[in-house]
Amino acid sequence: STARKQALISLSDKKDLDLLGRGLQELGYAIISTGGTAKALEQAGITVTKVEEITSFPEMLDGRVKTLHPNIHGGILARRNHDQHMEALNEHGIGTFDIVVVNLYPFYSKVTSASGVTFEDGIENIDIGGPTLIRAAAKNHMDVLVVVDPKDYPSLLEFLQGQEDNQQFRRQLAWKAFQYVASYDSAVSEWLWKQSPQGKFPPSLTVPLTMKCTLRYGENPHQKAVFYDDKSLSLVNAGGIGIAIQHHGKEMSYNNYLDADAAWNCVSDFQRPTCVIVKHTNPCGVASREDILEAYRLAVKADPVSAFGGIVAFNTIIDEDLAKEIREFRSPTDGETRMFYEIVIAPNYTEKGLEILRGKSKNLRILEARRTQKGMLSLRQVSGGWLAQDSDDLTPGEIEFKVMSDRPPQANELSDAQFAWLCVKHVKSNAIVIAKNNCMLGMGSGQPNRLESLRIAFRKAGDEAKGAALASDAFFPFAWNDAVEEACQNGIGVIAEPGGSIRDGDAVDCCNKYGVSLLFTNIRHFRH
Ligand code: 93A
Repeated sequence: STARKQALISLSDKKDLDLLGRGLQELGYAIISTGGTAKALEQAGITVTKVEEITSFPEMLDGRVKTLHPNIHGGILARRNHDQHMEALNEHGIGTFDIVVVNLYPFYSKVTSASGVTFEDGIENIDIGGPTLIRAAAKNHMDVLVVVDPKDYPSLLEFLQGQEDNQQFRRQLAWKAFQYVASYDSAVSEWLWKQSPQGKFPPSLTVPLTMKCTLRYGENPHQKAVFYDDKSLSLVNAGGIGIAIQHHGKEMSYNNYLDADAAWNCVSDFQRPTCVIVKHTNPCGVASREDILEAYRLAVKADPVSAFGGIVAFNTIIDEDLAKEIREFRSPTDGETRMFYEIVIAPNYTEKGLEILRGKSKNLRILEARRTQKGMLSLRQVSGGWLAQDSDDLTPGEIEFKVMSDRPPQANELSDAQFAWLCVKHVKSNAIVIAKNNCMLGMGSGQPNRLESLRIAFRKAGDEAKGAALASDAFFPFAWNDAVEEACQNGIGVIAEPGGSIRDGDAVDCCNKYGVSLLFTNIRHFRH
């Protein structure tokens, strides 16, 4: 055993290694390292002993066995206040380790790399010795400091320079260490699950969450909040708001994340160039046009009052022209006030486009996001547990719009119905959307009864509702003197709803009486 204090360092990510090595050396620590780490330390002019000298074994099996040895793990795991433990170390000439600094093979970035990896490569990137070191040190954290994050090097060095020991600090490092290994193993497990014939869900839900940032506050200022980013493979490959790049603007707030997510998921659902404006998680403007500038103007016009202060999402690049339009466009309510937004989201920007938007306001958050992929797991919390489901991502092409009325829809009515149906999916229940010519004219959301949502949608659509399509997220329980008849009397051209009510016959009769076309989708889209 040695009198000198010892630090074991084994790192794949060698960021700030020189800072750490030099700091420990100055504090009198003997440094023991695995091959690559030892080499890097030497290059930085730091004295280091190779693990092989401690184990009297070469690194074996292409590095699969480097640190898995009693001379290493005995020195980490021995309880310092336990006489027999310390006698055993003495007997075998094993020195204790006071510090273990490890980060793992970059499994996660390897298997998610754009070029991809072979199965064999993936397997080789599963770190075994590293997690074993970390877990051993974290278990014995009362005597061993365990560090897994280069960001913690300065506080480690500061701690070592201090006079007093602090179990709180040790425990914090140990907590973080186990979290790190757990998240690593979750990623390995999910990757393996993806390599095998699979069901819809992972066998058990492993969600490797890491805290990305603390937010200023939650939904309201008296609620504390943080954002966790989900390092699980499926979600990272899934695109979406959680991994969007923020180019400009004030930091994202809790509600910003929710609203941006709603806007981005909605706009990602459209194939044609589309603009979606969201307020409080509901789309209040949606329009598809070959000319994206026109789509933008129409999306604002749908409900300019709600759009003000909303989140604007595009599924196309934002170039100079579009950026100017976003910057300059004046509210149709008074033709004067420039529109104000919390967030603009797009899959990409031209340099000029970005520059113009930056100039709109210093607060405007500008996000670049990748299209939200289909087939993802949607997770929500309730008190005492979690709910998991497939995301609701059927496309109009996958659905039959079955004609129930005597009058079949004209081609434009069918496409209006399909557009309205894509919108209504994204509106909170009870949801009604009125649309025409690839543009949402009005929507009613979140009302506890369907008739109220319908009335709100018609009020917003105004005269334009004549001949338009109406989509409902669920069936109409009543038709006569109720929602269906009111829609017919308001001059709607076509209604799309799931069907399935015991009074479906009434809805058909009512539409026939008014000459309205009625389509059943057989698919419901509650959004609670
Ligand atoms: O192949 S391993 O699973 N077997 C081991 O015994 C072992 N010990 C440390 N991987 C092992 N490590 C890992 O090597 C560490 O987790 C670290 O990421 C990496 C550092 O290797 P090098 O110092 O050679 O670059």
